[in-house]
Parts: sequence; structure tokens; C-alpha cells
Amino acid sequence: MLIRNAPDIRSSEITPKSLYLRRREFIGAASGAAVAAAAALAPGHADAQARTKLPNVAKSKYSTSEEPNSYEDITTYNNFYEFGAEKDEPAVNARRFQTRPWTIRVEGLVKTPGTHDIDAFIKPHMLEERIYRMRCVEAWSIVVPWVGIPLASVIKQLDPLPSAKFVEFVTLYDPIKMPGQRVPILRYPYVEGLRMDEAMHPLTILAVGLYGEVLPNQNGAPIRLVVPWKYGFKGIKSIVRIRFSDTQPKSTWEISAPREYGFYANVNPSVDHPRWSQATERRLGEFRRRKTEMFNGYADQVAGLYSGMDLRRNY
Ligand SMILES: Nc1nc2c(c(=O)[nH]1)N[C@H]1C(S)=C(S)[C@@H](COP(=O)(O)O)O[C@H]1N2
Ligand SMILES: [Mo]
Repeated sequence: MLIRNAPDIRSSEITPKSLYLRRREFIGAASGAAVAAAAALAPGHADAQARTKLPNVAKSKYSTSEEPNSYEDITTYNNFYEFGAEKDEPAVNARRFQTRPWTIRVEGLVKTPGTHDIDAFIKPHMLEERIYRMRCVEAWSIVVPWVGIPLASVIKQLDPLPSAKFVEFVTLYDPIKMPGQRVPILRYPYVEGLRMDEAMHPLTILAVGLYGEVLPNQNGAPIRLVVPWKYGFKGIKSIVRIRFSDTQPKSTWEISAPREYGFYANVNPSVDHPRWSQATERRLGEFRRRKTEMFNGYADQVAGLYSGMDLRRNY
């Protein structure tokens, strides 16, 4: 997001794929090559990720009726800088990433701090399919049939103290398993946060799958945040830590470029990014641009969270 000026144009679309790949060899993506080489040395030998169906997934009234993007689109055009800064790199470099065993540490202002095994953490909650419109700050959008658990249901079980006003999430920090963390584009581990009322909103989920199957590594396995009315960078991947606090967390992109990426990150067509417009977007797989909607089309459900706030200042 820091390294491009026309962020929504994918070079694979304006040149034939073969040309594009050859050009990539020349311009070298020096850091990309290093990340790929490191990923090849990472532990584990599986060549492709197993695709495992998730049992007992209920449909949800919160799904959009819009057509989901293809599995291919959703799993090969990713932002996950821990596995490379190019959209096609996470699918390749995260292939061998091991997501079991995996634990989540819960800490801060909460009645039951402690470390949970991921499967025990997910088990008490009902899996739901949530087909959501997603909007990246880079002005592209995608419709994803997530499988997830409502974050509100998780938070109720963890039982935060009344003094908790924010929830902070942290991605795994392991530069061996996540070779992109050796490239100094962002400060790691990746951190994101929500105000407690945003976290408790029924649209907010922790995703553990998509298309009815276990979440692919490049999409944030084993568990990632999904907040459909906010820009995609809020949706922190591969979470290992959840902290309840009384102060507003500093999110990774906010630390990296505070003028460009705010804490709120609400989709807002009338507040441009300093380097590009947010008025329109390109849906993956489409040519013509769409108008971006306030709160990514979820205004009826979420506008009330921000009544009285200046959304130009709180971007
Ligand atoms: N840990 C981590 N989480 C992350 C990112 C990242 O680089 N690292 N990228 C974010 C951005 S900018 C977007 S648009 C979404 C992309 O999610 P997707 O690849 O599943 O579509 O993940 C978000 N979560
Ligand atoms: Mo994004």
C-alpha cells in the first residue's frame, strides 16, 4: 500500500501472464525472491494445501445476495505481507505454513486470561457462512463466502471487565515461518484493534474458513478478523493474541503511515486516501468500476456506531 501509486491495477491484467512473469524475473522483485527462497526452506513438505470441508455450517441472514468471487480469485489475489508484498506471493509462500498446533493468548482487562488451543477456542461457537462484500483500501473489492464465528459470542465467553473499551489483535511473529517479516516494509507483529462496540456488532466475525472449507493459509489461517464495513487492512490474519484494554490500540498501518491509514478505517467514498480516490472501486473479475458505498454498503446496520463523530477526522 505504500509502494504503489495506482494500486488497483494488477500487472497480470494489463500484460499477458507469461510476459508478466518474465518481466517479474527481470525487475527481479529482489525481496520477493528472497521471501520465496526462504519459504521453500520452511518446515513441512506438503506441496498443496489440503482442502478440508467444515461440518455444520449454518446459513446466515447477514449474507449479501451478491455473487461471490471465485475461489481462485479469493485465494490468489491476497494482501499478507508476512508472505510477500505482491498479490500473488502469499498463495505460493504460505503453502507450507503450519497452523496446528496453534494457541491464542487472551490477556488484559478480562476475567479469564489464559492460553487456548485453537480448536478448543472455536468449538463452543456456531459456524456460520457469511457472504460479505470486502473493500480493500487500494480501491478493489471482492465478495467472499466466509465461514466464521461471531466475535460477540467469543467476547461474551471470555468475559472482559467493564473497564475494557477496546480489543487488540496480534498476528504470529515468527520470521522463520513468515519470511516477509524479514523485509522491513512494516513493523511486525501486525496489530489491529476495534472499539468494544464495533467488536460486539453482529456483523463482526472471526473467520476460520471460506467456501465451506478450512481457511487457506494465504487468507489468514487458522483464524482471522473480518469487519465488512471497514477497509481490508482491519481484517488481521493468523491471530495469536487477543488483548482487552482501556486505551485505543495503535494499528500497524497507522504506525506505518498515520496520515494515510487511520484507526477507524471505515469505508468512506467521500474521504479520499491522500494518494488516490476512494469514490470508486474495481470488483475483482470485473472491468467497469463501481461506486463505493458508505460503510461498504452496510450503513443501515453500522452508521449508528459513529453518530456524532466527524468521519473526516476519524478516518
Ligand atoms: N497479518 C496481516 N493481516 C492482514 C494483512 C497483512 O499484510 N498482514 N493485510 C490486510 C489487507 S490490506 C487486506 S486487504 C486483507 C486481505 O485479505 P484476503 O487476502 O483474505 O482477501 O488482509 C488484511 N490482513
Ligand atoms: Mo487492503
